[in-house]
Amino acid sequence: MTSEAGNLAIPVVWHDDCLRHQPGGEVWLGLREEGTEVPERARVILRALTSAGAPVLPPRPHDEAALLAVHDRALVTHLATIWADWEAGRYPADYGRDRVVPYVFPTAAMLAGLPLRTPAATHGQVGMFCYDTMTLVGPGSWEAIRAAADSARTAAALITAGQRAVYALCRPPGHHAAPAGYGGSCYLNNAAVAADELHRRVGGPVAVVDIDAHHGNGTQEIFLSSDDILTASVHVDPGAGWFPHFLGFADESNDSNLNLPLAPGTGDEEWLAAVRRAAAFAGSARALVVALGVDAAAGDPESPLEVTAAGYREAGRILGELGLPTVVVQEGGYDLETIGELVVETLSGLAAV
Ligand code: SP5
Ligand code: ZN
Repeated sequence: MTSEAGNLAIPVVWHDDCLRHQPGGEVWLGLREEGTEVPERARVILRALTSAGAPVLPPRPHDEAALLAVHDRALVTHLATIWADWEAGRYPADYGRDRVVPYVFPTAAMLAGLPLRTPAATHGQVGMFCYDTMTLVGPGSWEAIRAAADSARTAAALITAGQRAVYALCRPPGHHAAPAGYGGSCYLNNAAVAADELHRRVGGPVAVVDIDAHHGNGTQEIFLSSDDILTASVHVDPGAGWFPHFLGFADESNDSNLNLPLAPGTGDEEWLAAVRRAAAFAGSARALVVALGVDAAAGDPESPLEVTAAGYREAGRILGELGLPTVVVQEGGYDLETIGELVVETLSGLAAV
């Protein structure tokens, strides 16, 4: 036990099952690497939050309807069953393939307008849903994916039970998960689950402000045709060569979606100016979801943005100043030395107003 507890009053929703997802690395440019989306991330963040005095609550399990409100049934079924199919197909036992990974993708270029069929082979099916090679599935993945989505939904439920701000320590992260596809270390879209639940409970528009270093392409796609959920994302410019490469450009913005791409190397001043624009865009909503990636920090191995801990604290303050009931959902952030402090600073800024 550390000696002094702080007084961070924002409740943390957390379940140990989120540690059961062990992606075992990622295949990047054809080679399997160690990967940075590791269970230790969640442990480090939880430790920092409890040291800061935050109370920890368990999520309530929710039924499939919460997931089907934001995802196609085919994706949910795939994620729930693919590991068992993979094992039954003896990919680990006979081929040494210890994680699920796609190798063929039914892109528009491949199909050329002809119908999409479900492949007979399990290893052919994965690319129907998984859109990159970095987002592996293993034995405990589904339990963690469910626990993360449950945490997001419980956080939203606690808001209407009277809390002004609640933080869901979701792992795996979610903002790259689309209606029918997954990638970018994300499987189901936790922030979208929280936004949908908040919308049911508070009525009126809900805004999702995404300050992860990468574009929240999944969240954008899930709510693209919705006037009730506003989405805004501040991220490194995909046009400068960064994931998700195909989405996140400024010209995807419309009345209910705002993309604010930033140049690699951007630091606090310009990043906070973008956060202020995103906050202003969200200001007309009745409730807020913050998709909190702390990978925009200087020193994070996955992004070239250069935000400081003080910058994250100020972002929390800017978003807190909106005065909206707020669910904060954990997204990325990969520097184990600093992510705990970065999350604590953001939540402290949010709680300070
Ligand atoms: C939730 C989130 O932050 N997802 C990040 C997805 C971006 N991953 C891109 C990975 C690119 C390969 N990283 C290799 C690092 C150097 N080995
Ligand atoms: Zn990210």
